[in-house]
Amino acid sequence: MQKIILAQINYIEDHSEKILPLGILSVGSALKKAGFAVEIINLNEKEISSIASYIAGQNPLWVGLSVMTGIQTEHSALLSQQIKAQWSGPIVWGGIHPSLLPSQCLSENYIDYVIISEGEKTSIELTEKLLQQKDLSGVLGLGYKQNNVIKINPERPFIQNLDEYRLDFSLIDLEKFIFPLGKYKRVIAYKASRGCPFNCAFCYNHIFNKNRWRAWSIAAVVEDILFLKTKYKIDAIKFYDDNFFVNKNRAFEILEKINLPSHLEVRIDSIDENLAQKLKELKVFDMLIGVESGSNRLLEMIDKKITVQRIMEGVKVIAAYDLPATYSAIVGLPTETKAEFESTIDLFYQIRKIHRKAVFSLGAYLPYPGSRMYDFALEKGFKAPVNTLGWGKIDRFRKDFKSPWVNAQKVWRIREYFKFLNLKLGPLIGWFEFRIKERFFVCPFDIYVVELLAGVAIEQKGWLGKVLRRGYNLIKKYG
Ligand code: B12
Repeated sequence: MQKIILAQINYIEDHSEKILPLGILSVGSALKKAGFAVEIINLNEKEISSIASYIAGQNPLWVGLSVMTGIQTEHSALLSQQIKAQWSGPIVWGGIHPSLLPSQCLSENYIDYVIISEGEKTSIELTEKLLQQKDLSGVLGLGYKQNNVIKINPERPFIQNLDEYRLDFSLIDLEKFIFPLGKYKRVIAYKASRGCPFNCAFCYNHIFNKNRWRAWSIAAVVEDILFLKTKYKIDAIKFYDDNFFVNKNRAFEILEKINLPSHLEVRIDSIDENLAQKLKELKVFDMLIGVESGSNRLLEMIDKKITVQRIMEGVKVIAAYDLPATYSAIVGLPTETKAEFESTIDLFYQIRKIHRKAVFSLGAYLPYPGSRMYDFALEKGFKAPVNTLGWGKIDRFRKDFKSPWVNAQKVWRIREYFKFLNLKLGPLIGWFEFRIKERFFVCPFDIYVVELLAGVAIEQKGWLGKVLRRGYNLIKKYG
């Protein structure tokens, strides 16, 4: 039987190769359960050429790539082009990027099919139809080309019972996806639910999950995690759910039963004394909290359903319970004024004053197609890329990102200074605090020095980047 190859390209600088590729693992598990042979390949961008030759040489039934908008889009396009140059079989794109822009993806000659949103059932039906050489018009959630005309079939309803689609861990060498995080040595990524009932205007959830939250049963989640705990000796877990606490009792029961420290996402407006107490007892070792902005006007514009006052109330409780938290915010929202931008930096600064363990993540806004704010962003000056490679060039966390509403270079500098506050840098911390407090962001020589010494990702392009990376490698070798 010809196998199906599912691949995902990780970007070396994201350090993401150790994160379980949950999308292709889930689709692969469903295909295997339906009786098809599946191979999963988790690669990085340096391996594109060799893997392209390998895939072409295997002559699979079809090859599927999982694609997020950003550098992964560019790398997936390169891999697809290289496979196409050596092999004429079908190339299928799935994941968030092709789900948001199916027609644009299909207009590329290196993409034959796109699978929109949840991929399990659609992949099985596509495979059956390809084997039987049957008409594809009835396959819900599929995009394809017929006589050079792009066809997008109607949406597929969400899976009713996620328990019918469990991960098959035997498809992957799990040992490769266990990573150290903080004081834990053997952490693994896992997702216990899909979607979120909130409708934030910047988020992919609106189009991708239709604001619907679906979850695996407590029994299924606990069984998976206890298996990982017993067989692979994992000592902590990192949940990648869009919103882990939609059903608080379910979440508590899972955490109680697995009895493992966990990293998860939580909304600040769900934080009260009760929840904080529970999180402490349940050994939550980090929480990602989207506070998004220091301006109430912008919080309302993005429909986040929180206020700055509620944020600060939550922070006080978190600090009182000595819980760790990573706060993330978005700057450069359309119509953001300079004062509003400053208010977000100030929000971080105020949070740090109360919560010394706080970690911060600051990113410039990038409009994603299908999100509620996308058309507004176009109206306010966002120039959307016109093809797949174009989308592959924009990444809101890189300093070469160009935003119509904010200086992304400056955002990058501020983000780095906040990041440094959590490094063990002794008296230098005072210097970084001074920079933030006084908004003194010119001449960022210290960022390069710290990156060099701390081995934080060095993404500088050109000669300076080369020198820094070489220096870092020398320090690693002899230091
Ligand atoms: C883990 C994760 C990452 C990891 C991925 C590492 C890894 N090895 O997998 C890392 C840290 C690298 C990452 C980076 C980024 N991420 Co991210 N990430 C996620 C996260 C939390 C989970 C993804 C996941 O595993 N989902 C679980 C699987 C089961 O769901 P799925 O991937 O959607 O897969 C289903 C379908 O899409 C489809 N499918 C998926 N792949 C395939 C492949 C085939 C062949 C088929 C047929 C179907 C199919 O079927 C699957 C099952 O139904 C999501 C948010 C979320 N909770 O989903 C954000 C998310 C995907 N990331 C996002 C973003 C914006 C980013 C970054 C730009 C940084 C950022 N956070 O702003 C970078 C960009 C990456 C790059 N360099 O290009 C956005 C997506 C935006 C977009 N338009 O793509 C999300 C949705 C977060 C958000 N709410 O904004 N991310």
